[in-house]
Amino acid sequence: MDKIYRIIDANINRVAEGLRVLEDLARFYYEEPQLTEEIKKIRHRVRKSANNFYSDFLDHRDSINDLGLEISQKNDLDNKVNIKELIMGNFKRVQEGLRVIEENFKIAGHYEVSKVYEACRYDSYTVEKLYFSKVNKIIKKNLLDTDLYCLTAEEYSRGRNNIEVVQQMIEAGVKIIQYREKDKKMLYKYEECKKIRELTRQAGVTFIVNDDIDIALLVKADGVHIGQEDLPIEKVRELVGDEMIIGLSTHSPLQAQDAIARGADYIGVGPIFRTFTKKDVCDPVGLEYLEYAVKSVNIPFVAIGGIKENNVAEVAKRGAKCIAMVTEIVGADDIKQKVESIRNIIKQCRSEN
Ligand code: 3NM
Repeated sequence: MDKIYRIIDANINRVAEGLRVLEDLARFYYEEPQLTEEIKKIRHRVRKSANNFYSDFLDHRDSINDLGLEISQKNDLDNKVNIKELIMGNFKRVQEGLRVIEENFKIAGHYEVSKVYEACRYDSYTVEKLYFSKVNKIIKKNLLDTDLYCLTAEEYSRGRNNIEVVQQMIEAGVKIIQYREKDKKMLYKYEECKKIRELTRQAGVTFIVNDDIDIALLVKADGVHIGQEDLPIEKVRELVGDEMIIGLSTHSPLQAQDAIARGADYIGVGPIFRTFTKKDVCDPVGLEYLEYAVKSVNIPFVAIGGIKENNVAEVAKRGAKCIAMVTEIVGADDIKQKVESIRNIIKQCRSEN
C-alpha cells in the first residue's frame, strides 16, 4: 500500500499546482473573478479532502529518487509556446491527476474519498469550458491593443518573399499580421500560410488570413478578414465557429454599425487616404469616418488605407489606437527600422493626446 500513497501524494501535488497555475492566470493575467473563484474552490477541495492522509503521504514521499525529474529534464515535451497552450496543458494535468487519485484511493480502500476526486474531475471539465470561453472573449476584446497591424503584399516587397517579410515584421515586434495575396494560386497561398502560422505561433503573434476561410481553418489561423462583398459574416461564423476572429472591412458608419450588429470581432476603417494597394476599394473616406469610429465604434477597429510614416501622426492624433499599413512596411528598405520609427511617432502622438 506504501507505493499507492506515494502515487496519491504526487498527484495531489500535481493537481493542486496545476490548479494554482490556472488560478493565478485568471487572477493576475486575465483579472477574471469568476474563474479565479471557481478554480480556487476546486483547489481547496483537492487539498482538504486528503488532509487525513497527510502523514501517510509524508511517510511515503521520496522525491529524491523520483525517476520523473530526470526524464523531464532530458526532453522538452512539457514546453509551451503561448498562454492558451499553458492553460490547456494545465487542465489536462489536473484532470489526469484527478483520475489517478480517484483510482488509487479505490485500491487503498477509500471508496468515498475517491468519489470526491471524481466529482472534482467533473467540475474541472465544466470550469475548463468556462475558462476558454471567458479567455476567448478577453482575447477578442484586446485583439487590437497594439499600435501597428501589418499585411503582406509580395508584389510591393522589393523582391523579398512573404516569409522573409513576415520574419522581419516579427523581429521588429509586430503583434498582428494579416496574410493578403489576391492573385496567388490557392496551393501557394496555403503553403505560405502554413509557414507563417508556424512562425507567428512561436512568436505569439496574431495571424489573420484575408478572404480564404478554408486556408484560415486549415492552418489554424487566429482569424479571417473579409470584405463587404464576401460571404455574409453570419455564414462565415457558421463555418469558422465562435473562437476564430472575424474582421470586416468597412467604409462608412452604416457599414460599421452593421458589422457590429452582425458579430464582427473587429473592423477595418478606411481607406483613410488614397491607396493603390487595394484594387477595388472606394475613394478615401478621409479622417471623418475615423473620428466617427473613435467616438462610436465599441469593438476593436484598425485604421487603414494610404497610411505612411509621413501622415501616420494625423491618424494617431485623431485617436486611432491600431493602424494598418501595407506598402509602407513591406516596401521599406529596412522593415525593422521602419516599424521602429513609425512606432515612435505613434507613441509621441499618444503622449500628446
Ligand atoms: N483595405 P496601403 S485599404 C487592404 O479601406 C486594404 O478597407 C483597405 O494599403 C480598406 O497601406 C487597403 O499600402 C490597402 O495603402 C492599404
